[in-house]
Amino acid sequence: MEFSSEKSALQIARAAYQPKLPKALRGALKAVEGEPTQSVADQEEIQKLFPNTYGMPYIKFEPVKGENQTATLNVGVILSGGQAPGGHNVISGLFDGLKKLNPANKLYGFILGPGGLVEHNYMELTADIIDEYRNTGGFDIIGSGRTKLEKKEQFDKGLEILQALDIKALVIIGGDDSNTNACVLAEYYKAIGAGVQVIGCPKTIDGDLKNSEIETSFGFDTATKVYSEVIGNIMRDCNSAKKYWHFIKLMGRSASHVTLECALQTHPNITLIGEEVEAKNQTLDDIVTYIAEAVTDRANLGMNYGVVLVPEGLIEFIPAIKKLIAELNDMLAANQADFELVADDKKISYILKHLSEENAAIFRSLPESVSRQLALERDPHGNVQVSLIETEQLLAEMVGKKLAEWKRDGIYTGKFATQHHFFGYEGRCAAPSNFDADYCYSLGYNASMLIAAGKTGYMSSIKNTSKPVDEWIAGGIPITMMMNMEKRNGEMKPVIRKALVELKGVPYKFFVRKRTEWARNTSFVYPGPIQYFGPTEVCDRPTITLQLEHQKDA
Ligand code: FBP
Repeated sequence: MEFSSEKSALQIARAAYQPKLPKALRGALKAVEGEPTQSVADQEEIQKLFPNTYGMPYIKFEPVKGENQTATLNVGVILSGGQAPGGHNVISGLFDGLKKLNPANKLYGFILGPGGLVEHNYMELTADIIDEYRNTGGFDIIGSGRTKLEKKEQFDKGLEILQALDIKALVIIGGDDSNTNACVLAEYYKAIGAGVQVIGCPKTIDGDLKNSEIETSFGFDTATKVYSEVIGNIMRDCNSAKKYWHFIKLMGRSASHVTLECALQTHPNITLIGEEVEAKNQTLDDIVTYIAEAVTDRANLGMNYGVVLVPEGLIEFIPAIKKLIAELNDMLAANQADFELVADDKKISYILKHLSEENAAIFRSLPESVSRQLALERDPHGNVQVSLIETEQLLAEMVGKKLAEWKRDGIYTGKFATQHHFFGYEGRCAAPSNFDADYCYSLGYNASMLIAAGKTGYMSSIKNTSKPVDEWIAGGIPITMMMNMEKRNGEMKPVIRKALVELKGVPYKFFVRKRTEWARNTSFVYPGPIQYFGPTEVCDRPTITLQLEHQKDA
């Protein structure tokens, strides 16, 4: 056996993995048009804003005899936003698809996200480079960034380099915000007759970019499997020493899909779902009481240990805090120039002076770590940076205080020692699971076929993904179809509607049926690490969310 110090044994074995493609993408194909589409809401406004790309039909690819060939074509690709496992496979699928269409086709990568397009920072992605990155995690092939593409000057500056490189199509691999920008760019380039097509690919570990045509965003499968592995390890530790309550915060920005999937995989004692907190109009104190009661119940059964899963966006779902954030966003957008000049130690008092009385009172009542974070800068898309709020620690402390009060009142007699964890970055760059490796490769390959079919303003769509790859359905969905109007930075904007956890959906209902049993008993499940080689039921299993969503009655 040869020893290599440059690469791990798994990296070497994994480089040889040939991702599977759905039947429709394996040979020549034709694009079959379906019904014209409508946006999910605010149809009139969206149509007005996207006169050239609104209402386009669904596309489905069907196999035909013969070959698909194009005249020489140069294509650009951008990785946008947070890393998600499988990005390299989208690019390698896109590369292979383009080369199959015409070996002279070229692929250029823009460096460090959308900023690379505006700053003319790019590289040609050759076969040697692509081969180095097949089936690997990360976005390091060209890097990623969060520059928001929204201004005409940026689009025009981007067009200069696209024209200089004779690029006829641009693929933007990103989440809901980046694909919203892809759609705006597609519309603009079409309106001015720039001759550049724009195609999106659904990326994000958060799992919140999905709808009837996009069943899951890539990276969700791998990231939730990585988190579930470590949650399972913590559960074993917890069940061995029986002395700690572990508070685990999980990434996922606003939506609680990651937390729900990890709960379905591991059966923790307590799982908080942000969307439920909002629907029940709960306060921070309601949440703390709910956890303290479950801790007390287990203590009464002699179990002073357990595991709590907390979605990172929880804070934003508490209705009173949501209202506060909305006013903060409007106020900060309206006073941006002023606010930037305020010294850091005066920012909180500036905010308090400019908020309504009701929201100022809520702001004052928050623990300082939370209010400070809410007052700080947003990301370029105007989002509160929830990953920086230490909710897991905050909840553990507040539950501790409540239990101490209950102890004094004789309601609680147990012991409460805690550990905190935050899992997010650990899962975003893992080597893609077989599901993500195949799904991403198919999304990229499919994007090249949408380009060959002359489409723009479409998102690459691979459906029927709870079934074996052979049965996956390939096609495209107009991005305008996913849009509605929402307030961003104080203004109404067309954006892709974020998919939150559906409280009427099968995965959530399944969890609700089980959670009382998981709270009182120790029903932990230990999923173990992702397996790349071995029996298909271990290696190729999609997420439980996807399986339940496609099962009629769970
Ligand atoms: P995307 O929406 O860009 O895919 O981001 C995913 C995410 O990992 C969120 O879960 C998290 O809140 C955020 O990125 C963290 O941002 P950053 O990468 O800038 O630290």
